[in-house]
Amino acid sequence: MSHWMGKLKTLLMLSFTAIVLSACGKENLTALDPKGYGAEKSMDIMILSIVIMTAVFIIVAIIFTIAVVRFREKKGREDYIPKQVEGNHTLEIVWTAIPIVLVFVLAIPTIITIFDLADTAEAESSIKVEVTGNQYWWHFDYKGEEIQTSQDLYVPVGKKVYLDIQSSDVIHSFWVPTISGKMDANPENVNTMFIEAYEEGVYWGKCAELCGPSHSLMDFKVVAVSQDEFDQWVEDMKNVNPEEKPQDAVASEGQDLFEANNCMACHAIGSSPVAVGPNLTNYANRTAVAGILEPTKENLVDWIMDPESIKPGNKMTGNYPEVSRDEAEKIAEYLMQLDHSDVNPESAGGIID
Ligand code: HEC
Ligand SMILES: [Cu+2]
Repeated sequence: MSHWMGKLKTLLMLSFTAIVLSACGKENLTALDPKGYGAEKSMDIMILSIVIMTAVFIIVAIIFTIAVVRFREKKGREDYIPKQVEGNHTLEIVWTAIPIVLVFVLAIPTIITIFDLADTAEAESSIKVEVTGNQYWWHFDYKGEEIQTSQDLYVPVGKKVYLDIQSSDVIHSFWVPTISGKMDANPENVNTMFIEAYEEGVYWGKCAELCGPSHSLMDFKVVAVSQDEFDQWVEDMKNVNPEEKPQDAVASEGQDLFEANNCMACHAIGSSPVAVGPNLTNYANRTAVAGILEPTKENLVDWIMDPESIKPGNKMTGNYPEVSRDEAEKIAEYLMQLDHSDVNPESAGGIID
């Protein structure tokens, strides 16, 4: 294969990769279309760096091209050597000064943004949520409200919500690309940040720190609803009675099975602090089963029967009595009927895939 054929192949492969990757973004899982405070600030810095780097690239490319064309070896001047400029004072100063100026142009807005995003001035008067990362799910405890949820974090749109982020096991990282930056969830200290969504919607969250075999499946959502809906949701969640018997006979049997099979040892319904596994209050309104599967009854049954095949290494596998498919279906029916609020992902505009 000739020399340029090889280059052409590389070029084609790169373009193909670029096309494939450009289709990867989801509307609610992209840092490039920010719909929240942290994401917008990060995007501003990204644009600034890209503009500066593009300008530097273009200028260097132009100078380089001029040098190559003007000073190349030509017929008739084989032993021509251009004027040597080694040790030229002016040049040395210019090409030291320019990068220093550029570093400052990048550093100043970056530092201002870092302080801005760490600002806690409004923390006392805002909603506060204690966020705990666990292998491989997220727990949310609304401070002062006695509301505990998992996997779906409800927030009012246009308001700063302050998060105290930590981990119960290894290091995780809380990241909702469309509305926020990343923050590590550490076992030994609490990190803080705030999030603010500008538009109602269901935003996709990811664990951004390799934390075990199911790290890439540690998804969650931020559900941003209007202030009125949020207030309603808080009211509804505070009034959940975990002992409430379902009307439906199958669901009622499911509730008994849920209690008989030790599920309550790890899963709370209501605001109980039990959080070995996700809190299942209001399960009917979840955006996903186990954070990753469509919220259907079939998927829920599959999870209860064999969580290992869905999330390898999860902490539920092997730690509860085996249930038959029939039992799992009844339990699933019970969980799917845990509907305590009219505020749900649909009120936020639905789940976008
Ligand atoms: C030893 C503790 C433990 C026991 C007992 C247990 N689970 Fe779990 N469960 C977990 C953990 C941990 C997770 C989170 C797994 C993950 O996402 O990595 C989980 C996840 C789930 C989920 C998915 C939750 C979500 O957010 O979508 C459901 C549903 C569930 N369990 C149902 C049950 C049922 C039903 C039982 C009883 C038959 C049960 N669990 C028993 C620990 C437990
Ligand atoms: Cu993680």
